[in-house]
Amino acid sequence: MTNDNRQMWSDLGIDLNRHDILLNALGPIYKEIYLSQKNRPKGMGFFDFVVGDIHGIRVQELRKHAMNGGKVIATYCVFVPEEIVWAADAIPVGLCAGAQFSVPIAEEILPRNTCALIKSSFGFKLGRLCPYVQTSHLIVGETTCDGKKKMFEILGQHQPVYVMEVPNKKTRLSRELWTGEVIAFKDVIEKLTGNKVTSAKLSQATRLVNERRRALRRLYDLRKVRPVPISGKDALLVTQVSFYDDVTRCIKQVTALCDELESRVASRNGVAHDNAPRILISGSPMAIPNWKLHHILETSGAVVVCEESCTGTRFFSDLVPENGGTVEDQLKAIAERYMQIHCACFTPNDERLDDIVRLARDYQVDGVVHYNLQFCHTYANEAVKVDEVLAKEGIPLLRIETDYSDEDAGQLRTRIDAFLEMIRK
Ligand code: BJ8
Repeated sequence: MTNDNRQMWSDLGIDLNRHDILLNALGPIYKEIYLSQKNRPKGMGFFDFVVGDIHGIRVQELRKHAMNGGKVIATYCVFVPEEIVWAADAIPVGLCAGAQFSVPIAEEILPRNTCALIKSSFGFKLGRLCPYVQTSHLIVGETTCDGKKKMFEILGQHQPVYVMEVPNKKTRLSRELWTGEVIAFKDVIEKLTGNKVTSAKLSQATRLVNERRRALRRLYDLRKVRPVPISGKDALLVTQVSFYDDVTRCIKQVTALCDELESRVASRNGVAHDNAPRILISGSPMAIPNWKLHHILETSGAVVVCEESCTGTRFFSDLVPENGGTVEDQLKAIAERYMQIHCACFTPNDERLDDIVRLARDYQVDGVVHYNLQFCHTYANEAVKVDEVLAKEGIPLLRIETDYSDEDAGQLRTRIDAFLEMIRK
């Protein structure tokens, strides 16, 4: 922690005392969860560095951008089309909302029976703990769930917030509404930045974001192999970091990591025993530093090989077509790509069920763990259908409902042990 950083945090209005407690707690947790792993790929060194410097260099880069007149746009959901932000020479940053630390701060205002992701994100702002929020000029929210959309109203009392309306159905009318929202978002970003979103700029941004998607796809494809060359924890961290790191640097680091993993695959150098149960996690996103479920699974003898979530396949699976055209054509193509994100906010959402079965087959999993943040009603109710579909396919399922605290860690471990025992037979 350098003096430069402390000065920067202070300038950003960070509550330094509280922030010290947060960062001091993160180090030992990371050591226990990440650095204790055996036989990690060397390429994870970069990601270790990023976490070790979580509120340092990247925040400095964003500040520099802001001081040069650029804008920083903070987001909480993969529905916000980042191509538009890049095309206006602004920088999008996916905010972390995975820490229990900020939850009690949020509970001073928000109802306790709100999901941990909402409380954590709100608590970071209220407690002045997150330099990324403090650096941003606009927070872009969405209407994906009731808790979030109401929280954004309160958040708007503390910082400028713009909310995009994500439809709840996938009909033609809903698609039209969403396309209109994407166009309106472009207008908002143009107005904020003073920069025109041109066709050339959109093409360039689309290629860039697609390239990161391809790099992450390559990483996930390597997890299909037996023995798997990277732990689930490490792969999750790579995705989590890619939400806020510089895109070009992220592509370079993920590519280098994949090159290394390919040689591991060639020499059958895996991170888990051949008979370790392979697990697909499906459900709510896991924002940094939410590593709880992966850690319990992987210290219980399993290996997580895929995440069907927004910090997993939903983040990078589909590409935006790169065939250019007018700005209007491109915005329509962007809108259509984002409608392929099968979030539980949609009804019906059968495509997600198809995805889970397909991923379970592709990644040769022995079981699926459905991860549901407590008080998230969309995922909790959709889990009923996930259960039915997987039972029909003969794929074992464990449904977990939890939050960010460690209070239920013992109970979760007992249930996970029993599940792994069952699928090993
Ligand atoms: S596209 S999954 S990132 S909304 S867990 S806050 S839904 S009560 S996070 Fe999500 Fe976008 Fe969908 Fe993905 Fe509400 Fe549920 Fe909390 Fe949630």
